[in-house]
Formats: sequence, structure tokens, C-alpha cells
Amino acid sequence: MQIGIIGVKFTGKTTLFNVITGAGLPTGQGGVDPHLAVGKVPDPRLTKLTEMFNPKREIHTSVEWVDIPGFQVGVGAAGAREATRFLEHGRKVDAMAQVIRCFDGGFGTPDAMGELENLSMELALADLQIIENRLEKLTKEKERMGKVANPLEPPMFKRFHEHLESGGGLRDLELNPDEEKMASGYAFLTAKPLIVVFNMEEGNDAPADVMNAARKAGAEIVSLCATMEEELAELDPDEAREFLDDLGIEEPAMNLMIRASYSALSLQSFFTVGPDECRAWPVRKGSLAPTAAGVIHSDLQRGFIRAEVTAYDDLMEAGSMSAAKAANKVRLEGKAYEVQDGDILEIRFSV
Ligand SMILES: Nc1nc2c(ncn2[C@@H]2O[C@H](COP(=O)(O)OP(=O)(O)O)[C@@H](O)[C@H]2O)c(=O)[nH]1
Ligand SMILES: [Mg+2]
Repeated sequence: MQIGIIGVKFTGKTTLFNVITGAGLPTGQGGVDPHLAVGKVPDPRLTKLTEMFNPKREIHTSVEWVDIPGFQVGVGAAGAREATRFLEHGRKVDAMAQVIRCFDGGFGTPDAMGELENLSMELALADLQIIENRLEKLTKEKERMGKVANPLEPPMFKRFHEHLESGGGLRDLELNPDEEKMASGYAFLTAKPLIVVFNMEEGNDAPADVMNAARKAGAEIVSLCATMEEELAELDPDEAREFLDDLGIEEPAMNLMIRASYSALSLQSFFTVGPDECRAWPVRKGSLAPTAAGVIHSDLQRGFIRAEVTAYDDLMEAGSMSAAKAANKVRLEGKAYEVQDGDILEIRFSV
């Protein structure tokens, strides 16, 4: 699963990418190549579990991030080439995090609304292009054959077309399973989950009108200051804690952005615990226990018998696994159990 960091040039995309992945790319350059790196998904619950079980290792889940080169708006053919390249990269990712510049930084007065609107227009135009091509093909098919092979296609693509023309994105539309299947091969850009990241001057608030517009477009919203996150990431843990305490905040805003992106990918975490290792694992929301077992190892899925499940909050309240057991908070669940975010699992299996 990949999250693409997208947006206009010089909005702070690479700065954020570096903080998330530790990639150490040069910033302020506006390069043309995409960069891919893995970033861990910080989870304070895992820290608490590690405090409780004192294991040799603590392992977070991670996701892949792609720093997609930005484009400039309204610079003629060069801009068009950049935009095409940008769209090609955008098609390959599973979700997009758009960074919007709300700081001056010598780049001129910020135009947050302009950035949001321009990008959503680029994405919508790219989707429209594909839909128009498809509709044209379907019309020709009908002329030639007297009918189309799949009669469900034309009405669906017409509905998509109308919705995009009226300024919406495809992520707004409810699709039935047939439509999901038909649409899935096209990698529509406006159907992908979107996180809008307002990159602020330290201490400022994101503009309310732009936040509302982003929310209306179905985006998750996060505000942060990328250069402050960068400084924070360079501190040792004690200094960082002090810094956050001074600001009166629990966690860096960066962490919220990472978790919002993880969740936009429809991922959630379950945990395994023990003296060797406390570990967070990714699983799609709505997955059943055997699927979660399969994330750990295929043998655990194949030979799944049952799962011992403890909710994170129940374990914390009990104070230890044995206290949770004594309080009947450790449940035995079968193959039909739907794993919940934060579940602590122990899989019983036989192969
Ligand atoms: N003042 C300020 N400058 C920033 C902030 N975020 C990024 N920058 C600076 O803006 C420039 C462009 O950043 P970069 O991450 O390369 O942007 P990109 O082109 O979107 O990848 C760099 O010089 C950054 O240090 C911020 O929150 N505040
Ligand atoms: Mg960059």
C-alpha cells in the first residue's frame, strides 16, 4: 500500500517525506523523480504495550510513501509536461496526501484555496478524459455491434461524467459491487482517498474556508508545520518530550498525519505481545481473524483454530494479561470474528 505526497512545488512535500521516512533528500529543489521510502506508523498504544511486557523488540507497522514531484500551475507547455508526469505517478498510489502551502517562506503570498482547487481540477480533468474515451469506445461498439457487451457500463460512465462535470469527485459516489468491479481497473484519481495537509507557519491555524472545502471534497484534514516537525524529529526522545510538553501537546502533528493516511488506506492495527516482541500488524478494516492470522504467517491462517482476543482498553484497565484473564476479558473467538482496531491477538493453530 502506497501513499503519494502530492501538490504544487515548494509546499513542503519533500520536507514531510524526510520526516516520515528519514530519507534525507535535499529540500527546496523541486526535483523531477519520484522517491519511494518506507515510514513507520507511530502508535502510542504499542509504546504502552512495550512498557507492560518489556520485550526485547518493539516493531511498528509501516507503509510506503512516494514523494511525487510537484508541478507549477499556469506555466504553459512545461507545466503541462510536469502535470502529465505528476498524474502518471498519482495513478499508481493507493491514497494521496496533498500538501498545501500556508507559509510564505519567500515563495510569495500563500494561495491555499487556489492550490486545493487547481489540484482537484487537474485530477477531475484527467478522470474526465478517461471516461470520455471510454464512452466514445462504447458508442462505437454499439454502432458496430448493435449493442454493448456490458450494458451496465454506459450508464455508470455517464453518471461519473455528470458528477465530475458538476465539480464533484468520484469518491463521493456510492458504487454497487458490479460498478466497483468495472471502475477498479481505471485507477480514477478522484476516487482515491485524499488527505489534505495544511503546511502552516508555526502556531497559525489553517484557513477555515479551505478546510471546509477540503472536507466537502471528502478529504481528511491535518494541519502542521513541516519545518517544526523536522526540528522535532532531530531531537533525542527526552528533548522531544520536553518540547511537546512545553507546547501542551501529546504527540507531533506528523503522527496524526501518518495515522490519518494509514486509516485512509482502510488499514487498522492489531497487536501481538510477549517477552520477545511486541508488534503492531496492519490488516484491512473489516477483516476476519484468519486473515489477520495470515498477516503474521500463512501457516497461522491455514491452520487457524481460534484466536484469543483482548481489547487494548480492557488490557490497560486490567493492568496485566493475567488480570485481564481473571476478569474474563480474554475472549476465545472463531473464524467468523471481525478483528477490531487495537485487538491483542494470540492465534491458536495446527498445521
Ligand atoms: N517557513 C517554512 N518553510 C518551509 C516549511 N515547510 C517547508 N519549508 C521550506 O520550503 C522549501 C521547499 O520545501 P520542499 O520540502 O523542498 O518542498 P517541495 O517542493 O514541495 O518538496 C524548503 O526550503 C523548506 O525548508 C514550513 O512549514 N515553514
Ligand atoms: Mg520536493
